[in-house]
Amino acid sequence: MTLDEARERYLAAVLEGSRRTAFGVVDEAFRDGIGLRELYLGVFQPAMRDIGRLWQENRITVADEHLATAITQAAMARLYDELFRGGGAAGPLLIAACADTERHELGLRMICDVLEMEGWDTVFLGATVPIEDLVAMVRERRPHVVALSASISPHLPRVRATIDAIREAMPGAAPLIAVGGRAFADDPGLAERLGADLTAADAVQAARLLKERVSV
Ligand code: B12
Repeated sequence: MTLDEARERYLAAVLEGSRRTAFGVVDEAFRDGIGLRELYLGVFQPAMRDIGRLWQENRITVADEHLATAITQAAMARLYDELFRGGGAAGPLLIAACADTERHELGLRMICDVLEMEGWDTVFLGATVPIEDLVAMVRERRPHVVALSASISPHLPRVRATIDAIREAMPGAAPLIAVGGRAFADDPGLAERLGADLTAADAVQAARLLKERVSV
């Protein structure tokens, strides 16, 4: 199976709402040598973006979108046997959270998974993490990196507030702060203007840039 075929067949399966067919496509692709990074960026990510476009065009319902998201989350989780096969990760620690009221969590999860593959130790908190609680965890665990995600622009002020709160709570000792997600896609200078140290367009680029910036 080629990557193009995998993408097409996976999208058809989630549109049909068949978890079984979707898992079958992923298993076959994996057997044919398509790795986790390719599955994430070449199959799941474009499929979810197509789902968003179809939803926006009123060609599918919110229920269809929820089903596609649930299937994709399950498909990712099934790959964890591969991902976490090695012992405990000894690499740099990263805490990942969706900024405060943000609910789009799949992209951030991909960042964590790709970094886990590269030996990082990641703590994925997912959607809607209250700022105060995130800051408390960051102070306690002292990660090398905090990764914040926002998909829609109304959440950008919450990203800024989170960054400010972390820097205020840990003067001179704040971790590297990375931000990203769809809300940053069209404005290369936005991350810096919000006070972040780094941004990236996708999970593979994020892993590469973080590796350059964090050496342990
Ligand atoms: C699934 C989905 C949802 C689900 C999310 C469920 C979940 N558990 O994640 C639910 C139903 C909750 C949802 C809700 C909403 N959604 Co929605 N959603 C989507 C959809 C279809 C897919 C998102 C996704 O998983 N994408 C795939 C991932 C892999 O891509 P990604 O997020 O971009 O992540 C990559 C990069 O951005 C980057 N990245 C991401 N985070 C980070 C962090 C760091 C630190 C770095 C470096 C990089 C990075 O790396 C990732 C991996 O490569 C998108 C369509 C789309 N184009 O994405 C719409 C979309 C984002 N949603 C949209 C909207 C409008 C909404 C709502 C406002 C709808 C409503 N009226 O309620 C709400 C807002 C909810 C909220 N408070 O956040 C619009 C946004 C339009 C806009 N103008 O910005 C979109 C684009 C759909 C559309 N075309 O209209 N949504």
